[in-house]
Amino acid sequence: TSTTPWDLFALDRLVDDTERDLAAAVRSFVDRRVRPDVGTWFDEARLPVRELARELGDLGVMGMHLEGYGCAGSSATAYGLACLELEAGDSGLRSLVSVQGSLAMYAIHRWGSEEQRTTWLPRMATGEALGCFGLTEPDFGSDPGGMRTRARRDGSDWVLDGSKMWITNGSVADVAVVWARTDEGIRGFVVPTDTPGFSAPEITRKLSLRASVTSELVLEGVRLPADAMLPEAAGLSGPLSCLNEARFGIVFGAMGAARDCLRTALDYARDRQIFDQSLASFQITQTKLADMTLELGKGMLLALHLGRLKDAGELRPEQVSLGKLNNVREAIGIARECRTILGANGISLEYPVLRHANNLESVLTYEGTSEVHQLTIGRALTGESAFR
Ligand code: TGC
Ligand code: FAD
Repeated sequence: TSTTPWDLFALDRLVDDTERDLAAAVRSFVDRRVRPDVGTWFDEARLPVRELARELGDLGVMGMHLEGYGCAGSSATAYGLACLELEAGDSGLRSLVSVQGSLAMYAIHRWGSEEQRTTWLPRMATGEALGCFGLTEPDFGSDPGGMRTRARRDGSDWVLDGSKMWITNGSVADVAVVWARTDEGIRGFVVPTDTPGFSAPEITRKLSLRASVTSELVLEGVRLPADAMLPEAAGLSGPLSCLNEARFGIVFGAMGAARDCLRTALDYARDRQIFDQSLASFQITQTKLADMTLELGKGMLLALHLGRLKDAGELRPEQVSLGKLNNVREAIGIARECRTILGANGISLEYPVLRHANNLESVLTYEGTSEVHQLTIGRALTGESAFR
């Protein structure tokens, strides 16, 4: 007899029926629509973003934790579990949903005018319109406060110049939320991507997140009306508050990638015969499987705890850092260890393991690198900022 890591931790006891049903629906979508093709998409470095966006809209996961404007208004924990199931398919799929719901839609929902919300959110919730979120620049990733992209007034208009780098969904988006420096500090702008002066060349030759569109945003004299600015966001806390949302999804999502690796390695170890025995019967293999199960279970307990805190409105940014740092770090560790269990097959796209491991390299870096989260936790512990 055997049991799954999930059953061993009795994690099902910690989620309610609605959350369990939602997770099952997303899992079945991923199994049917993504799992059969994702290796090929990764190999060919493409993702059918438009088609998938409509289907993910029908599934109800685009901006699912937001209230109103066609969004489902689900709990934070339900949103986290959806991210987990999506990332069990591929981190690129979860990225698509994170950027749409937690970054672009959240920015408009939290900081936008009523008109901006009604113009964009219902179409983004169905997946008909796609958004991206431009914060990072070529020279300013971990330190976005140094950004050079500038928005200047010209009469009542705004004119934007600058560039953003590594922007998920940039070249397929209908709308870009772009953060820029103004005379009154950092402000956000809602930029329709067909505005003259806006272009978004795709970044190619990636070794990670290949089933995800990543782009540069180039802004050359992009002229926008006065009401393109997000009225309620002033200063760096505007974009950083959006990052809390997306980072929260990653706390769960990374455990999805890890679960998929561990499930694959467990099945493989049971089937593979080595020295006339099943690979699963050796003590070294069982030690690996036990240690990975511990980290997966602990990471899930942390994710669910943070989910409950968020649902109670009590989750602090440094607690999101704890979850993102731990769960992405452990997920990469699990993916690499599972790779060893698969031997040479571990390096093949016939199995999901090295694809997940490679994807997780991006996840370790985006939404705050692991070092940024260590320093954020350090600052919370000591009261001293070591960022500069
Ligand atoms: P600092 O002085 O700490 O803060 C400036 C202002 O922001 C406030 N704040 C926050 N507000 C909300 N949530 C947070 N997590 C916040 N952290 C800080 C802070 O209270 C302050 O407010 P105020 O009103 O006093 O002005 O700023 P700092 O310049 O020292 O930087 C702090 C640091 C390094 C933690 C921050 O810059 C940071 O988080 N850097 C990492 C940047 C990052 O994560 N970029 C991600 C880009 S988006 C992305 O990667 C998408 S990938 C998505 C996908 O494909 O899935
Ligand atoms: P840097 O900031 O240059 O960091 C380099 C190294 O220095 C890192 O190890 C870092 O941890 C370390 N470091 C930084 N500060 C310190 C310090 N104080 N002390 C010690 N070490 C330090 N951005 C967006 O805005 N929108 C997106 O949609 C988006 N999507 C992305 C998709 C992908 C696939 C990738 C890879 C990135 C994406 N990003 C996006 C960008 C991402 O957020 C940045 O790459 C990230 O914030 C790190 O910035 P950087 O790459 O410039 O690294």
